[in-house]
Amino acid sequence: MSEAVKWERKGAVAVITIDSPPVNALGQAVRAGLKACLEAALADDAVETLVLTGAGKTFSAGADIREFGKPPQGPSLPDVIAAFENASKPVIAAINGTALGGGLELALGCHYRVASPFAQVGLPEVKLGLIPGAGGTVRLPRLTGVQAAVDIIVDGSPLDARKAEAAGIVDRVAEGDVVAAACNLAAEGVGHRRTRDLPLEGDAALFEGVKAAVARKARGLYSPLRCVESIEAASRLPFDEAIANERSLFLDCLNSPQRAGLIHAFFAQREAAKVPGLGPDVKPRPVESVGVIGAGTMGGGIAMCFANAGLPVILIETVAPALDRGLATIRRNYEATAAKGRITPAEVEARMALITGSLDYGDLATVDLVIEAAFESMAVKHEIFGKLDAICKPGAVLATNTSTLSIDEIAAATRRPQDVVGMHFFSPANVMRLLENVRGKETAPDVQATVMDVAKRIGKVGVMVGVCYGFVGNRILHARNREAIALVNEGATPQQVDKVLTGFGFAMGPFATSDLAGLDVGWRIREERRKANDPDVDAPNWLDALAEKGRYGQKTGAGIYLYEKGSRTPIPDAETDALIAAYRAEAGIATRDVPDREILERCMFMMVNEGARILEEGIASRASDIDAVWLNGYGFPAYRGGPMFWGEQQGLGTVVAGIDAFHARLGTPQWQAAGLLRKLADEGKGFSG
Ligand code: 3H9
Repeated sequence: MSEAVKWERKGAVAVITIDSPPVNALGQAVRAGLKACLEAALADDAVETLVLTGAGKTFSAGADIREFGKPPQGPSLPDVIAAFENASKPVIAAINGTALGGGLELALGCHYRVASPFAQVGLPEVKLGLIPGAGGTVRLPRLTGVQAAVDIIVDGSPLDARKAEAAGIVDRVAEGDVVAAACNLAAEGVGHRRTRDLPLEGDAALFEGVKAAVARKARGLYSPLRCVESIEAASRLPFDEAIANERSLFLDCLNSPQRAGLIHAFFAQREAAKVPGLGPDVKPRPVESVGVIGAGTMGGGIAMCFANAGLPVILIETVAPALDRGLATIRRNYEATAAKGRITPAEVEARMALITGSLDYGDLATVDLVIEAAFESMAVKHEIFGKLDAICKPGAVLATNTSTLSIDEIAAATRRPQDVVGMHFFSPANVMRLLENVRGKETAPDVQATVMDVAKRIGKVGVMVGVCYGFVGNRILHARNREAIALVNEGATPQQVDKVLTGFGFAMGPFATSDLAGLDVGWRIREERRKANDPDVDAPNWLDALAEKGRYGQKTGAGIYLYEKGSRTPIPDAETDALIAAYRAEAGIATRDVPDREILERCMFMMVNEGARILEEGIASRASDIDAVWLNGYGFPAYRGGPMFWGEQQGLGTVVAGIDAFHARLGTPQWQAAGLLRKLADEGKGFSG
């Protein structure tokens, strides 16, 4: 019998258990094992009823995603599920934990479903660029009705056991041992109740409305509408034809570049958690209490991340009014979330109770981790880290949220550089999923392990990077934005550049994003660098002119664009056009029409090239880490897999040829192709070999 699936007889019940760690995915060995166990149990005359469950905390996470794109190997999942549904003896699914995708589809093929209260069930295929392909769009609406099935399948988020029971997906929620509960149900004497035999009707008018709504929300995604089409067909066609139709739509999605991008994104995120050089023997330091320095937007958001995860936080400010303002903002944010029904008023109070404001650094003496989120100046950071060195207990992790300054220089202000590390959160810190952890030259391995572990505990995607100006995310952003500005200087408009990049799939274009972030931020940094005679900073341009006029972006109602009161919709503005024209005239630039394709290639090739430089300098360990940064911190369209994956999809040879052509035309040093990129292209390789 298969290793991955086992069965045993308990009285008149055969208990079949999927045991394929880590998540009981339905790879070939599991599918074959399921079929073999089913046949053996059906052939055993002593068996009257079958119970199907999973070992560990998962029933099954669905199809084995690693098999996608490889030649299929039988038996197929739809065939295995059909065998369970058509079994001559009743089959009960004992859903012991997570049942997702093909895992839930397998349970839907069983005749009854009993779930543990901790079970989560769902069809998340749409998040991978797919539709459910093993009967989900055909069986689920038979249990829940059409509208609920559309909502569940198009959204892709899981339901907890009670909601699943209310929706008709599971028959019972059983406290305690779910397999025992399923065996009890078997003892009550259950018959065959095949989902395929349940009636399903949908009316055409409903589908028209649903399709229009889904198309509006799909934002360039291919599979959401295919999900609806499959459910619609299921409401018209006989069961077997509906299954065949679903299969064909599934294969269509499986072969789409969007599926490849989304699955790359799935694995990139999980791969990032495994930091090269940090083996399982490097244990994180315990973190049970946290200090945050600075109660501004960033510090407040960071404090919320920890309170949300149940960890007590001491929030430090220098003066009482700033502390009061910070705490009031946090409360307002929580109350806004409660008003939307996402947390209860009691949870607001519980989270607020975890955050203690203080004006005394002495209160940080016992915390396990301190995160400094103060003003972005080396002098300020030195003063703070000097204080922390004197006050914090030995072994405390001392982190800085700096986005531009060197961790090594900050660490030099202490006698314990091994305990100093960067934790770069993204604004709003309580919302954005990325946490760029930055290791300095001397950061100890267990400190690195600690910040990666903390990222997971507070629900962030942690990516470990090295020290350089802007680290990974902002360094690439800077390179891309420099190109976006150059394109405008040459003749494009900000709105044309933004439109090309939102057309590519970015949530916002570079100029609308600059308005959101605040033009004053970049302007102040550039001014500092100019004063310090930094050779890498550009000469003042029309963006500096806008900031000097007090046009800081959304917060002042005008930046590159204009904003009506209370609105975030950018409106092109003649004053910006005039400043751009004046800048061009002064710089002696003859303008031209810039084609959309050039805008896309210059922005995107520049990102890939800068990413390749980051890789060859060892600032990022893997191309997929760079993708994880951009997918989780910068609104890169997930279905394109991240900038490095996108570059690979174009072919690195094509990217290098484009870079060489821009270098020949523009002559700027940033258009030198990165050595690594050229080498890989010459060898006909991608970033991952
Ligand atoms: C589908 O079912 C299609 C069908 O409709 C039709 C077929 C014909 N396959 O996330 P974690 C790995 S599409 C392979 O860190 P957690 C994951 O890479 C599928 N591997 O744990 C990681 O590996 P490693 C629809 C998988 O506890 C390890 O398991 N299903 C799969 O935070 C642990 O994962 C989904 O989309 C998989 N399906 O979360 C569910 N799933 O240790 C996707 C996980 O080497 N999975 N791995 O890094 C999840 O949402 C989460 O993994 C889950 C556990 C909630 C299950």
